[in-house]
Formats: sequence, C-alpha cells, structure tokens
Amino acid sequence: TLQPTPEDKFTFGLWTVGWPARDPFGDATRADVDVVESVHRLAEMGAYGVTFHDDDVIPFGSDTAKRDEHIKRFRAAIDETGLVVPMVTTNLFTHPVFKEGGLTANDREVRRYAMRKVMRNMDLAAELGAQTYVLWGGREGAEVDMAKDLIAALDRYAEAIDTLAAYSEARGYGLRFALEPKPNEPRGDIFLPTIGHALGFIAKLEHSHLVGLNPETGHEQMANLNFTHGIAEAIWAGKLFHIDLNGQHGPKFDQDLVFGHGDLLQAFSTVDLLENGGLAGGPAYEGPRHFDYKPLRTEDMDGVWRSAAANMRTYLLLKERAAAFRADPEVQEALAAARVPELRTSTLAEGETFEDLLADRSSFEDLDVPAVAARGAGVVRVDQLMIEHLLGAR
Ligand code: 3MF
Ligand code: MG
Ligand code: MG
Ligand code: MG
Repeated sequence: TLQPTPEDKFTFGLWTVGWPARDPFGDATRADVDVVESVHRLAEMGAYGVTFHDDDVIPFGSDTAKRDEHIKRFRAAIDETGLVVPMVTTNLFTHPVFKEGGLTANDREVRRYAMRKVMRNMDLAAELGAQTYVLWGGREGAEVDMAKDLIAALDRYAEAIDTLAAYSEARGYGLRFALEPKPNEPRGDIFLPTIGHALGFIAKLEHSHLVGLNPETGHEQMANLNFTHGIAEAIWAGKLFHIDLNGQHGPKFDQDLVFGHGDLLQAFSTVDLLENGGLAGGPAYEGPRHFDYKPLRTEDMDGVWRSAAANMRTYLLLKERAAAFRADPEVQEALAAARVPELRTSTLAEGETFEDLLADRSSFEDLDVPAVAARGAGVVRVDQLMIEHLLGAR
C-alpha cells in the first residue's frame, strides 16, 4: 500500500516543513510554522516521528522559563500524536558566534560554548528517548586554507566528539552519534566532506564504537559521488546509524529536493539497497527513513504539506517497484546470467589457503584467459529491466 503508516518509520526534521524559504538572495516566501502544527500534520499523514535542532523548538537565547515552556508544548504535541523522537541534533551554524566554526573554531571560547550547547541539548534528547545524536558540522571548515591549522582542527573535532560520547556514557544516555558529511556550503570547504573521509576519522576516535554516520543523498551527490555506493560502504562498516534522504541534481548548491525528485535511478537503487540489500535478502538498514529536504521556495503551505507527503509516497512507490523487480523471474534470470549472486561466494574455498590457490593450475596456468575475457557481463539487460520496473512497464 502507498498509504504511509508508522511501521514505515518515516521521520522528518522539523526544520524541513518549517523552512520559511529564505535563501541567500531572497526573503522568506512563507510564514514561520508552529512546531506543534507540524507534529500534528505529519502524524495525520502517517509519519513515525520527528527530529529537531535545539533552536527549531527553543528559539536561540530563550531564558530557562521560556525554554521549559517551549519544551512543554512540544512534548504535549508528541504525547497527543504518539510520534517518536528518534534523533536530535544541535544548531551550531546559524548564530554569528559560529561564523568561524563551532567545535573546530580557532577561538577556544567559541569551542567551549559549542560543546556546552550540544551537551545541553543531549540532556533533552535523552529525556525525549532519542537513540541517535546527529552532528552536521556546517561551519566546521574554512575558505582560506592557511587561516586554519587543518591538522589541529581534526584533533579538536576528535576531542569534541570523544568528550560528548564520554558525557553520554557517564550520564547513562546511551546515545549513538552520527556524523553527517557534506563537501561545502555554507563553508567553502567543510571538514569530513564525504562518507569516506568521515569513516577514516571515526576509526581514529577513542569512542569509535559509539560513532557512525548520517549520510545525506544530496551531500554525496554534490561531490559527484554515488550515494548508494556510499551508504553501502557505511553499512559494510557497521556505521549507517541514521540517514538523510532527499533529492539533488548533480554537483551544484545543496538543493534538498523531495526524495526521488533528483536522481531518480539512484533513488531506486538506494531504496532497493535499504529494503532488499541485507545478506538474507531483507533490509540492510532498520533505522528511521528520515527526510531532510526543503519544500520548494515557490510553494505556499499547501505545497509544503504536499511535498512532505510526496517524500513518503515516492519512497513507498520505489519500495514497491524494487520488490516487483526482485520478484520478476526474468530479472532473477538476468541477475544470474550477469553472475551477480556469484559475488557472494568467497574467492578462496572454505579452508583453502594461498598455497592451495598457487597449486590450482586451473586458476592460472590452464585458464583460457581469452575465452573468459570474451564472456559478456550481461549488465545492460539488468539496466533495462531496472528502467522498465521503475517506469511501471513490467
Ligand atoms: C544541511 C543539513 C542539516 C543537517 C542537520 C542535522 C539543516 O545541509 O543537511 O540540515 O541535516 O543539521 O541533521
Ligand atoms: Mg542537503
Ligand atoms: Mg543538507
Ligand atoms: Mg542533512
């Protein structure tokens, strides 16, 4: 069915539907949206949960009494609707204090303040039952290479994340941290620009077991990378802790389109990997299907809610198409002919050593290399079957 239900685990950042569509060249085209209304609307549409930056729910600079009031209103909306809050994050990018960085700012006072802002919101995240804490370092970067000690910046980044992980453990919050790579925007260059860079960084952390990734479709595609390949490596490394789904048309500014409204073929392979890419043929990822998109600046509020629904419906359509693709006997035959299932057979047989491989003349000395080279790989047939299923032609 194409009607979303909480079992589909669709979640939305409150900053998505709440975006008033101010951009670097133009004023807001819509009014601010009350988070209480967003929670109710999303619940009516069949979403499972919402996520937020501290400042999405509690305007920056609110005093303690005001802060408590904002949290109380939000909590009431969550309780009324039954939505969950599986992930929370911090805004370390909007306020001018973060203009030169947050956790990696040159100015140590800014770094200490940024840490405190994250810790304060981790307390709230734990109270609301979140399991994942996302860190997108939008201002962690530089425009001028020599105005930043690039190696020290990575030391400070690691110090910050290890300290936050230690804090979560000491308080018994049990949070897992998900770093969100992005190559640029708003900084000219952002640290940990891609999934691969972030995986290399995580391996060096003291608390690396608590730290994984929150990859975003458009962020990898801004770097001209294949998002499906990227999340496959994150899954392989056991590090796909969360995901930001959206759409992007290749390397340009961060478009944050509705999921599937950018590179549709890649969205198809993304959904197929998430839903059918596990070793047993089931899902390769069980967490929330989180949308981080921006309703087009051209839209009024009707268009905003339509775009929210479009993310979920497009995902479900692709899931349905992927299931039909996998179930089609001709696809199965084409995949077998292309030897796709053969890749799950280990290259050495069980117990076989490199000595045995060296002794196996059929693998080298007696192999008819020209004959093997002459075999077609059968890939185009798979490609066309993908297209036909995607277009609903089969
Ligand atoms: C920016 C983003 C961010 C992050 C968010 C944490 C505002 O390009 O993608 O959204 O996703 O800060 O999840
Ligand atoms: Mg984006
Ligand atoms: Mg983004
Ligand atoms: Mg994002």
